[in-house]
Amino acid sequence: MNDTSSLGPSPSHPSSDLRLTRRGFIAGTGAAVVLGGTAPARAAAAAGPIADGAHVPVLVIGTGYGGAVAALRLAQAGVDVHMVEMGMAWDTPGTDGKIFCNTREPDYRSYWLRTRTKAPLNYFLGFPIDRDIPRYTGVLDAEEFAGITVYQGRGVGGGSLVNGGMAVTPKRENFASVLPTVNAAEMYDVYYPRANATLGVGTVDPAWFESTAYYQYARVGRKHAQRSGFPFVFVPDVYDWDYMKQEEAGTVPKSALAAEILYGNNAGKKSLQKTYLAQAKATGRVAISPLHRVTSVAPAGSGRYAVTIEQLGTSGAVTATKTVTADRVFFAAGSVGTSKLLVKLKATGVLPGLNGEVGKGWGDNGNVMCGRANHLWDPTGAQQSAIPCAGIDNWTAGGAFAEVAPLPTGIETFASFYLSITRNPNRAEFTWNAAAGRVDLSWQTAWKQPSIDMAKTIFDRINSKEGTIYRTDLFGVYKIWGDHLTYHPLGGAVLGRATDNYGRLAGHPGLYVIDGALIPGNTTVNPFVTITALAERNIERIIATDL
Ligand code: FAE
Repeated sequence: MNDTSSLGPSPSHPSSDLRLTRRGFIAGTGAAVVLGGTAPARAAAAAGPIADGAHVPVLVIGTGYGGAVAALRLAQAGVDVHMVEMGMAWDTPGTDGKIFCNTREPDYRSYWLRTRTKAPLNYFLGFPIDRDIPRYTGVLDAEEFAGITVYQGRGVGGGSLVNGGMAVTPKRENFASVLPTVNAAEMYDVYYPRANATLGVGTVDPAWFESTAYYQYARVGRKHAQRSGFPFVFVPDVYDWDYMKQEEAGTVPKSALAAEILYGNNAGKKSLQKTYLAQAKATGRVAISPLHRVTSVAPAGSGRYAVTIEQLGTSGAVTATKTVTADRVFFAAGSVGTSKLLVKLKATGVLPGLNGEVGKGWGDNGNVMCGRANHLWDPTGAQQSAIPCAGIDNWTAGGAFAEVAPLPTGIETFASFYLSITRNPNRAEFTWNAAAGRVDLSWQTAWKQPSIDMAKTIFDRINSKEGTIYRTDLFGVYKIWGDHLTYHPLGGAVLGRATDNYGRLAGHPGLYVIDGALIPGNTTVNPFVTITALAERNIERIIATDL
């Protein structure tokens, strides 16, 4: 087992982040258009890590999808932007030459400030698989609330660092249930195409899919789905599919084919660092301060806001506290991060103008996991690509869309594994717990029952047709359903309720929400394309009318 003394140089030590950030972002500081700003303000925005006392035209909290869209489009419109990110830069390899570890060997880089891993699928053959790790600002946060564990990415790129890259546009007939106040025609004609193009979305080559050993598990999933009469669909992804073919051919380092998922991906996945954030960087107008966590945003007079920021070391300790001012602040800390900040700031009277919708409308995108035990003549393969590429669509009839997910353990498991997205109607609320000084979430584990029932519309039928049973050894001892978690937190500052129809927060001009917090709990499919497209729509309007 590792201990902290054996870590060697950290993959992204705060001081090296600062140097790299400064080098990477310093170009082009001269020509920026500043909102009510001055030349020193431009320098502050462009030079990265943010200095105590600095003033910036626009401060973006978080570097996930919403934040990256806001930063790129504002910068292209001539506005200097400073992004503040609580996680690491993830731009420097560790002693093993890799930036991220893989799912088979989680090390200090895997989890955000934990001393033991908390794997989503935490048992195998009925035995717990979690292991001790040194406490470190790792890339995956398993944030525990009373009734649910919410998995989130931590670092420059947010969830794009850890996710499966499944890039799904909801069916148009379902869109009204996702974002009822948004013009669907605009989204499908303009903003979804723009998001998909900028994210670099593509689909597996169907011929290669048929031949490669690494998608045997998905072909087994297809066979079982189709024999039970369910539509089986390929799911687009931001992974570089040509790179994956080269991985199989042995001409490039293996990445998806070496279980690089969940704790980061070292090569083939087009995370935001390679797409939106790379383009934002190239404008010369965007600076990022990694290992900086926003704790407060307060009115500071003259229409400005004072933003309190804690600088963190890789142990999680606060090494400095800074106060900066900004003309405008975009909350892009993710559904949970944004909701927690807003709920605290409203309850403690710091942002008294926020309305009573703040913290409400939170959902888990209906996530629930399960495995099926296949017959011995139906192996799913010891070799499995960590990037899912297909799913079973029973949304209309049963309220469930199931990803055929990998179990890249490196050994034959005879298991088919699924992450279902379901039409779970339950919505929770974030509230301020003054006694404990934290934000609570009202979700209860029992609220997953509708998701289980909807997932069963697929898997009960498949099991009955195939003569198979559910796996009971993946989430505990004799436990079928992974009903304790979500990968897809959504809502908490819902569009048209806590904000206007473009993300402007009620009561405080110059404050915006631009991330998954805007979406009321469910997207019918994997959410990041919708988060990105909605951010594209909103920032276009904000640039046109507010700046
Ligand atoms: P997000 O990407 O979470 O970014 C928020 C950022 O803000 C993070 O980098 C935080 O560290 C940072 N932050 C939070 N609080 C603060 C603070 N106070 N100060 C400074 N920084 C802060 O938000 N979705 C899909 O569509 N397809 C998939 O295949 C998929 N797979 C997933 C697999 C896993 C394991 C996980 C965890 C998620 C997956 N998701 C997937 C969900 C997707 O990554 C998620 O919906 C988006 O990342 C959310 O985007 P946001 O911009 O809302």
